[in-house]
Parts: sequence; structure tokens; C-alpha cells
Amino acid sequence: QDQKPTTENALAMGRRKFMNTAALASLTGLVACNNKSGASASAEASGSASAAAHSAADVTHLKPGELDTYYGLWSGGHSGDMRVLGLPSGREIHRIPCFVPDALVGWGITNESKKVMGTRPDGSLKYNVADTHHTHASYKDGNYDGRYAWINDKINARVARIRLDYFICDKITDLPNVQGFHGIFPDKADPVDEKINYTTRVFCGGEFSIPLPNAGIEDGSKYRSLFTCVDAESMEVRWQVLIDGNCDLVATSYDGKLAATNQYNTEMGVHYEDMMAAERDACLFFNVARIEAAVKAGKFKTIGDSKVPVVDGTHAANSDPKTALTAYVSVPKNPHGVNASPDAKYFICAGKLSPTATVIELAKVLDWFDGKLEKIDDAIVAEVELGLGPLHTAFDGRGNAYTTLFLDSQVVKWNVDAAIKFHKGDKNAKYVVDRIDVQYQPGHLNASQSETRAADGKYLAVGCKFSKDRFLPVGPLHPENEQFIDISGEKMVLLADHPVRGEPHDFIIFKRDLLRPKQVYNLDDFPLAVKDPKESGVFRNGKKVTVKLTSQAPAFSMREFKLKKGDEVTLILTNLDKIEDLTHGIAIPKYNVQFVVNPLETASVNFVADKPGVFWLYCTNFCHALHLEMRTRMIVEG
Ligand code: K7E
Ligand code: RUQ
Ligand code: CUA
Ligand code: CA
Repeated sequence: QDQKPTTENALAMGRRKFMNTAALASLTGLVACNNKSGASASAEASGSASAAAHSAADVTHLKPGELDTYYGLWSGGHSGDMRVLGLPSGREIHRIPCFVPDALVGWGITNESKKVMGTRPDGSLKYNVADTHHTHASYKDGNYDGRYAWINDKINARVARIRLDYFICDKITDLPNVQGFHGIFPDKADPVDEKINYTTRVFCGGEFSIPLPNAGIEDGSKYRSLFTCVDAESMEVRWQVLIDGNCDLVATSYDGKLAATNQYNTEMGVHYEDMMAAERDACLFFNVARIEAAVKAGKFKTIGDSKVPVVDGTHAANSDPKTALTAYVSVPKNPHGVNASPDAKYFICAGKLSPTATVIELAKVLDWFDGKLEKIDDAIVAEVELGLGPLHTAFDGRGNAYTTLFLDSQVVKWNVDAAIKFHKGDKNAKYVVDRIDVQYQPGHLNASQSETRAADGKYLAVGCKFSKDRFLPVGPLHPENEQFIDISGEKMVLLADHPVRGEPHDFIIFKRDLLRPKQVYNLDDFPLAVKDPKESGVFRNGKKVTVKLTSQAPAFSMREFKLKKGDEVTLILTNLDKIEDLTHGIAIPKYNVQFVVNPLETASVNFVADKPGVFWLYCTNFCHALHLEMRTRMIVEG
């Protein structure tokens, strides 16, 4: 029999060892875990963590050649990219450039990538900076379907779509009249058409209020925020909702009927003191079907130059539940994350400035819209204390929620049903199950499959904003610390620390078999493809010159080519190598050009041949024993 330790039995062994420790601890009267005993609970947790530390290493340390069982999609924050991790190892496998240039692949250099990124009339990039926070993927039947992921740019209010077959960004959309685009979430079904049980919309929350339109006249105008719906396929903006207050994070229901955003600035203050003035803010619900009907019926206006229909979602226009487009559920002071539970029943709002989580029952929100619930706040079925600075919540599919406590530097595991019982008056209901110290100040966390109906309760990743002493010092800018936790047992067990470059906020973790990436492009997907080496050459039309080139290891299709000084050149390169992993690159010295072409990919660049001389264009991506010899000469005659 094969006695090799597998991931599964290493985990099981760890748990058994750990159970023994816990059993021992309870015999000696050390187990005292309820909502008021954070200190003793975490002392116990760290004791058991060391008992399990040995097998933890077995779980996260894959042997050479072994593959991870989960994908992680991580946002890159003000690095402006999306990262792909393998888990449980935590290895970064790939970075997907979206909003900002990337020197490795030539994102922002090639015409194809510039077209996605957006350019100014002079051909330069519209933006070079971005701040990505949230990343979520497309759904079918309550689970990821592997088509797309989306990621936001908070700075310039843009949403990018990632194709998950090629792991590339294929579209970027600007949200009109929005600043500080923060929360984002795809829908999971259509609210009306039951056959559409997959993502067709992406909802985007505008965090910063601005004068609408923001045209340079500030006096007297009221600052406002918009909630935006983008079409998942066309990436066109479908509609917007004018609201009272602002939008922070966004969640969607599994039936497609509701989307919601947390609001920390119901005060509509412009200074932080004003934003903290009220004791309660809100979780704002959107009735998706009614909004679409209102748009269809022409009950909208437009703002400034934008043609996007904007419906009225303010309090004043939505006091009658039977016709309301929106509903404002009150939640304590300055909430942050809002997360949908995998049983599809609840949205949970994390309190941030309040030490609480608020559990809102979605069926009751729908009852209110039907005129069957008297007060919208009756949809709140629990509001329980968790600790200081609750930010985001994940789930294990067994009825437990995991919430980050930013100020306490902890993750608290709590049982949602017990919290509801406690809220109803059963003061014996112990809803806090466990606490674990994390290093340090956690923001987002997410569990494997947590944002789907198939939450599997195996792993939890925690994005700690501060790493302090956890890694070798590297000067003033510290990495962040992504911690990886086993949540398969009753108690959480810390498995690993990973340094990450700033600054992931959000991430999702899902089973690897949900994706089937393609590793070779299709030649026909590129309109400019040079399909045969015989098609290569220099094609002149006055000053406008097209250079067509192909690559096949270890050579480019032309050994040299001639240009005249001042030529306006478009260089097109098709990689005709069709085997996996055979990527070529091309660099043009002194012309500031470098990009790669993957198997059967075509890319192009524009430049003016303004420097006469001989220029060795060479392959930058190691491809062959003759990689160093893989070059061609560009001769610019002066
Ligand atoms: Cu909490 Cu932008 Cu999701 Cu950061 S936000 S942590
Ligand atoms: S050459 S293998 Cu510069 Cu040593 Cu790359
Ligand atoms: Cu082609 Cu290196
Ligand atoms: Ca507030």
C-alpha cells in the first residue's frame, strides 16, 4: 500500500493531533470560549497551533512537481494588476496586467493592449495608474463558471474584465459621473427570467460623492453618489441609480433579485468627522427587476454628457414599498464589508466603527418590497458583538461566518444561527466559536469557495495590512502578510505566512477544476495575424510603412529589413510556434519597444523611425538553444 503522505491525510493527521490537545485542554478546564473570552480563547488557539504546526507545513508545502488544488485571484491594489495564486502553497503563478502598463509582456506598449486600456488623441495611454480592490468571477448555478472575472479601479472609476480562458484583460469600461469606484459584484441570476441562472450584470458602487454633473461649478450643488450596472457581455454601462448617501462594498443575492451596498456616509459629509456623525448608517438594497422596468418605461434622467439612464433611488422617491426601487436598512456606524452567505439567505454587514455584525434576511427584504413587512429594519435578524473593527466576512458552508477584526488583529469564527437565536433573546446561545490572532490588522479574508453555494470550508486566507516583524526587513516599505488558515476543524489553525507586494485587498479562492485555461492562442482571433512566413515583408504607402514579421524558434522571418528615416511604422509580429510555453519576445533598442508574443499570438506596435542606424531586434524571451542568436536587423537609412 502507498504510504506517501497526501495533502488530505496530512490534514487529517494534523486535526487528530490537534483534537488531542484540545481534549486535554478541556479536561484541565482551559476551554472557555464565548463571545466575551477573546483573550483566553486565543491563548488556547495559539497553543494548539504549535501542536499542528508540523503537519501544517506538509499541507502548504507542495513537493516539487505537485500542483495546487485551488486557484486564487488576488487584486493588486495600487499596483493596478490582478495576481493568480496557487493554493494551498500560496505561490504566485501569474500577474494579469489590466489598468497599468506591464514591462514583461508589453502591456501598454502594443497597439492591442493600448486599445483595451484606452488612449488619448495623441496615442498615449489615458491613464498609467490604478488602484484595484475587488475581484469576483462570473457565476452559473451558484458556482463559478470560469468565463470571466472583474476587477475595479478605484482611482479612475473603471471596471476591467478578465477572460479566464486566457487569463488576459479584454475590456475596460469607464463609469460616467463616478469617483472612488469601490465595491463591485456580478449578479448570479436574472431576477425575472429563471432560465438565466448565470451572470449577466456587474454592479459597481460609487464611494465618493461629487457634484453631478462635475463641471467646475461647485456652489450650492449637492454632492451625490451613483450605483452603476454594467452589462457583463458587452461591458456597456446599462443604468445608474442616484442615491442618498454613498456606496462602499457590494453584494448580490443568489436569486438575482437583490443587490446591496453598505453606506458609511449616509450623512453625506465631506469631512471625516461629518461622515461619523450619525449613530447608524445603512445597507442600501436595490430591487433589480423594478429598476430595469423603470428604465424601460423611460422613468429616468441623464447627467451631463452621459447618455446612461439614471433612475431615482433616493429616500424621497421610494417611500412606498410597493413601487420602491431601493430600501435603506439601518446598520450601525460606518459599516464596511457586506457579504452574502452561501445558503443564500443572508447579507452580513461588518460594523467597522461598531464592534458588531448585522445579519439581514433577504426573504424579509423581499417581503418589504411586497408590502408584507411593516418596517424595513425588521429584516435585521441579528446584530451581535464580535470585537473591534469588523471589516469583511467569509463562510465555511457549515453555518459559520469568519470576520476580520482590524483593530483586534483577529479573525473571529461565529455561528450565524446561534447569533440569530442570541439576538432573539436566547442569551445562552454562544455564537462565537473561535478566535485566532493574525499578524497584523487584517482587511479582507476569504475562504475556499466562500462566495458560492459550494463553500467547502477548507481554507481561509487573511490579508493582513501590516507585516511588521514577520519577514526579513527590506527597508521602509514592508510587504503585506497573507496568512493561510485551516478551517476544516472546530478551531482555526494558522498554516502559513506569505509576503505579498502591495496591496491586495480582496481575493477569491476556488477549486482548480472550475477553470480550463487555454495555453495556445487561436491565429484567427487576431485580425492582423501574419499567417505564413511568406507574407512577411516591408509594405510601403508613402511615409506609412507596415512591417510584417513572424517568429519561429530560433528565427524571425526576415533576417533584416530597411526603413527610411521619418517612416511611420507599424510592426506586426505573429508567433507561428504553436507548442505550449514557446513564447518569443521582441525588443527594439533605443526605440523603447519590448513585448512578447505567445504561441499563435499576434501583437503590433507603432513608432516613427526617427533614429538612423542599425538596430538589432532581438528575442527577449528565452525560447531555444539559439535564443541569443534569434535576432534581425532593422536598418534605418538616414
Ligand atoms: Cu476592505 Cu477596498 Cu475591500 Cu481594502 S476594502 S481591505
Ligand atoms: S544569457 S540564459 Cu543573458 Cu546567460 Cu540568459
Ligand atoms: Cu525567441 Cu528567444
Ligand atoms: Ca457614517
